[in-house]
Order: sequence, then C-alpha cells, then structure tokens
Amino acid sequence: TKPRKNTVPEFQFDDYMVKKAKTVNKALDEAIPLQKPIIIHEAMRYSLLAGGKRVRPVLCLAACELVGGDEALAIPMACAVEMIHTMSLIHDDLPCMDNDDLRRGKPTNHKVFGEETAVLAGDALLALAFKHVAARTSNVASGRVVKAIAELATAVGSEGLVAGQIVDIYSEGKDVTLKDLEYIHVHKTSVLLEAAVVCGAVMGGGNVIDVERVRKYARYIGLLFQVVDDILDVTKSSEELGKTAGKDLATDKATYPKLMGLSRAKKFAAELVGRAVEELSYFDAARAAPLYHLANYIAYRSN
Ligand code: GRG
Repeated sequence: TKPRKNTVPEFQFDDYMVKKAKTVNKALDEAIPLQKPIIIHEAMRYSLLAGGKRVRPVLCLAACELVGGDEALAIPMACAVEMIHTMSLIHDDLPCMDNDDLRRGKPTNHKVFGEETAVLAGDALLALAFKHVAARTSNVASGRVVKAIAELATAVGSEGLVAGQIVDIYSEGKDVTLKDLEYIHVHKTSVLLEAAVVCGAVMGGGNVIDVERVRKYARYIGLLFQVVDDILDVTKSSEELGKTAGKDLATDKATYPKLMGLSRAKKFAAELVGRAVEELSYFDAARAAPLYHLANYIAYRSN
C-alpha cells in the first residue's frame, strides 16, 4: 500500500496524556489492593503509584486504538508494562546496581522499605504483571494474549532489559563504542517501549503488517528516548553548573553527546523522530495522531 498523505489533524495532546494517565493510574491502583502481608503490598504500591510520565502504558493504549481496538482491550497490558518498568527502576536503584537515593522525586524503594523488601517488591511486581494480563484481559482471543505475553517476556529477560543491564554493568570503566552504547540502550530502554506498542496493537486486533509497522515506529522512538535522555543529562548539567556538577559530567558513563558531540546528538534525535513519524503515514491520520504527538513529546520533552 502507498503511504497516506502525512497531514496531522488538530489534536489536544496535553489533554490526551492527562486523560490516559488518569485511566492508567486508576487501573494500577485497583490492581494492587493493600492486602496482607501489608508491607510488601505497600512497597509495591509506593513505587508504582509514585508518579512517572506513564509513557509506556499510554503508548500501549494508543497503539491499541491505532489499529481500531477499544482502549479497554489493552488496559491490563498497559498496567503490566508499567509494573515491569517500575520493578526495573526499583532494582536499578538498589545499592548493588546504581545505588540511587531518589526516584520520581521521592526516596527510592530500598531507602524507605529496606533492601530485602525492595528486591521482593520488584519480584512481586514482575510476577503480578504477567498474572494481570493473563487474568484480567477480556474480549481478546487467547492466541493474541499468548502472543503478547511472549513479546513482553522477551523484552524483560536475558534478551531484553536484563541483557541491557548486564552489558551496562560489565562496560563500566571500559572504552564504550557507539555500537556498544546502542546495544545497551536498545535493550535497557527500547525493547520495553517496543513491547508496549506491539502488545497494544496485538491486543487491539492489529494484523501482522500493522503490528510490524508500529514495531518499526517503536524502535525509532525507543532509541530516541535514550538519545534525548542523554541530551537532557548534558543540558540540565550545564544549566546547573556552578551549583553542582551534573550527572553526566561527573561520571565516566558513555552517552550520545559524549560520543558524537551535542549538536550531532540533537541532529540524530531529529532524524529518529522523522523516521518514526514516517512509519505512521501508512495509518489513518486521525487515529495515528496520538502516536505522532507522543514521538514529538519524547523528542522535545524537558524531563
Ligand atoms: C526486568 C527482571 C528485570 C530486572 C531489571 C535493573 C534492570 C534489570 C534494568 C534496568 C533498566 C532501566 C532502569 C532502564 C532505564 C530506563 C529508563 C529510560 C527509565 C526512565 O524512564 P522514564 O523517563 O521514567 O519513562 P518515569 O519515571 O517517567 O516512568
């Protein structure tokens, strides 16, 4: 099929994000009642409901609607993706990993609940994510649910997030090439964004061609997300110079601006958003508007 003309209809993106994030927050709140043992459910809820932009679950819902599905079909999956993202942040912040004290503007999970509970809260969120999709998805053919679960599991395990984290850990203090950096980012960040989009489209009833098209879109925005994160590290650091040495400048962590220079990194980000949006031109422009604006939001966000 020929790409459609890429006209972008008027769209209130801020309202859209607020509305979708509200839906996701309500569903997440209901997914984890404060039951016994209270402490573990409290720890799970603490990080899961601590804010966050909710980019991944909103992408999941937007992809479901892009292919003509009702948002309700993908809500359990959107929650599962956010549960997995949150558990990866809890584990990433642990003293044996990044040893961070703050996350989403609040003390990290292990700072509040202790290391043992933080590890278990992460484990429990991971298990709940898969249970939630399997048990709560309704009106989707079971073959689609199984396909989406396999996609999500691949994005989490030793071919996904875990692969990115382990390679990142073993790269510390070594000379990292642009190729190594891309491997780390693709696995630590892009794979989950990709799974969010692909699983949303699968739950929404998308055909194979449409699913593979949104996958391509997701790959570009996944990489874009990290390039922009790296750029923000530098630009925020320079804004804060004089007060404190910024994160990126203070560590020997490899970043896109460090490896290619700030202006080339910005150019690369602009190229990625262009390529992502190009993939949307095959879809109905009104239905694709949320994903179009999400790509731009990721590219030009300020935090
Ligand atoms: C998944 C089993 C399993 C283990 C975890 C620790 C680990 C393995 C992976 C680390 C993954 C990680 C922390 C990647 C960084 C991803 C990233 C870009 C986070 C920031 O995402 P935002 O900006 O954050 O969407 P908010 O707070 O807005 O949700």
